[in-house]
Amino acid sequence: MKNYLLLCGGVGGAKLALGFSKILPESNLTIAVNTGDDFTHFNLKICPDLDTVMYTLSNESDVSKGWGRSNESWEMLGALKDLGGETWFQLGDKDLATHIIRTQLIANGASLSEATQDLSQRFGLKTNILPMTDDLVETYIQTQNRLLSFQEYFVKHKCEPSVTNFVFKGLEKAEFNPLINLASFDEIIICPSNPFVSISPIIQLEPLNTYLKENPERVSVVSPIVNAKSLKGPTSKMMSELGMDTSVLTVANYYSEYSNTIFLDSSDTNEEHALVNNGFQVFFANLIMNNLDSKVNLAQSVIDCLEQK
Ligand code: FO1
Repeated sequence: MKNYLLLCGGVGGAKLALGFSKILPESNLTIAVNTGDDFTHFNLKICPDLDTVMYTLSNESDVSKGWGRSNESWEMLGALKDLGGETWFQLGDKDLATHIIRTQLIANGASLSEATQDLSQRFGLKTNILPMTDDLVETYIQTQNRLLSFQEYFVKHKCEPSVTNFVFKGLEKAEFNPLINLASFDEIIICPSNPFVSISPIIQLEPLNTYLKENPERVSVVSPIVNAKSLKGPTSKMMSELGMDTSVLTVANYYSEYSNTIFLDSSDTNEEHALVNNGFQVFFANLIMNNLDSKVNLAQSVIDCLEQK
């Protein structure tokens, strides 16, 4: 059995990560998660993508929303609203406990990696879930009118403003998580997360960036685009606003420096020829993950192809 490293954003990536976690022994799987969406709200350290991965893998996530916890209650948010507090970012009561514990661990001297490992254990997880970096990287969205922090863009403005660029503050000085020994992985999977805001901040981190460019044969992309639409979130909207085609070809071109293997949905066979001409090895699978079976089946298809490579 090979060793797998998943590069993962929020909802889409977490679904595939769940599939992998159901198949691989813990010792063969590490998940490096985007932290560019992290922010401090009410003095609490909130790491939405880490939380989404942790909740999804521990069967504690609200599957219909994709983020937050299942069987959530909203007493605190209601009381906050009654007192005229800010409620645009919805914090459920159970979710709040996670942010309080993380904030306390970090205030007591833990790194984000240590806090993540501690929280993962509290959720009964043995899978190695780690932040992409322990350094601060903050994603900003340049819109036509102004620069918005990621959560302002995503939640407060519901991804409505037109995007012109992305800014990752702190990225140049940040280091890819040194707890992740890149040479120990046979396969690196770029999950079906948003390439611009979820994956880009991860793959720009050194030394990962250089490693991927030097080892593209070890890197596979699972397309976040199916049938010219995003599986989830604003990927296709961002592509059109940036003047790109919303297609799997755009995804492949975006990652062409880092990978020469791509998994497409079985409905996207018409794109195969163009991708092969661009030097990609193309595999087909069902990329629609709307229940546990489809998440496990997709992970199994990816593993089956890569184990034989
Ligand atoms: N996403 C929303 O669309 N609205 C919210 O109010 C919201 C609250 C929230 C609270 C905690 C948390 O861990 C995630 C939360 N998310 C919310 C998701 C978050 O914005 C993620 O960054 C996105 O899903 C992108 O990965």
